[in-house]
Amino acid sequence: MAEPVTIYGIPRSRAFRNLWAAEEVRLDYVLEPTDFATGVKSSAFQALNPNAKIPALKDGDLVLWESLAINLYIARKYGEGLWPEKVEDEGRVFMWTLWTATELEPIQMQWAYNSFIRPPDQRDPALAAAGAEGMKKPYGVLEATLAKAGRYLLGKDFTVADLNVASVAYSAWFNKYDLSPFPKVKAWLDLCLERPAARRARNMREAA
Ligand SMILES: N[C@@H](CCC(=O)N[C@@H](CS)C(=O)NCC(=O)O)C(=O)O
Repeated sequence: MAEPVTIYGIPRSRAFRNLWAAEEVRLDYVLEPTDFATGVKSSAFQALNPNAKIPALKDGDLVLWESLAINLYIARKYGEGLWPEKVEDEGRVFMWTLWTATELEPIQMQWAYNSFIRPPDQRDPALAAAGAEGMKKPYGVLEATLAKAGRYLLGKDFTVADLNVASVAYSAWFNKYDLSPFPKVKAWLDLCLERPAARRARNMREAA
């Protein structure tokens, strides 16, 4: 019998994204608790991820890191429905995933580090404000897209494109970023976050 897939991380980290994807596809997985304070510093973990960051995934002999890439793999290998059928839609999945990693998450992290992640004496209010302001551009792009799209980013079905974008937007919403100027984003995010698999992952994350 095949070994379960191992996800290294904790729910209160980017590993949340992978737990959500794993729950969506009912993956046979175990969570190996690895935190960002001490877990990532162990040489055993760094042998898996030389970046010394969570999450990582092990599936047989395959080791992967980069949370959004891990989700593409889970969806492509294990996800019935999460991975689109048409090659053009695969292109859109890659586009939304890379957009999330390059256009949305970096500016959102600038806001997050300077609003609540760093200890208060290490936060820069000007960087927090600039981050919050800068986030309006990608959330505006998402708003305009959702105004034209169907229920989800690729149309009528939820795919890993939604999962990857929504798992980053979740962090903004959870930490009280004001999404009221983006009602379509908020409605789509609610739809994504109320999925049973998202609820199971959120229960892990929000209990942590
Ligand atoms: N681009 C990476 C970022 C991973 C990352 O920054 N993980 C954080 C926790 S959410 C971490 O392990 N930080 C430890 C550190 O930077 O020392 C991904 O998406 O997987």
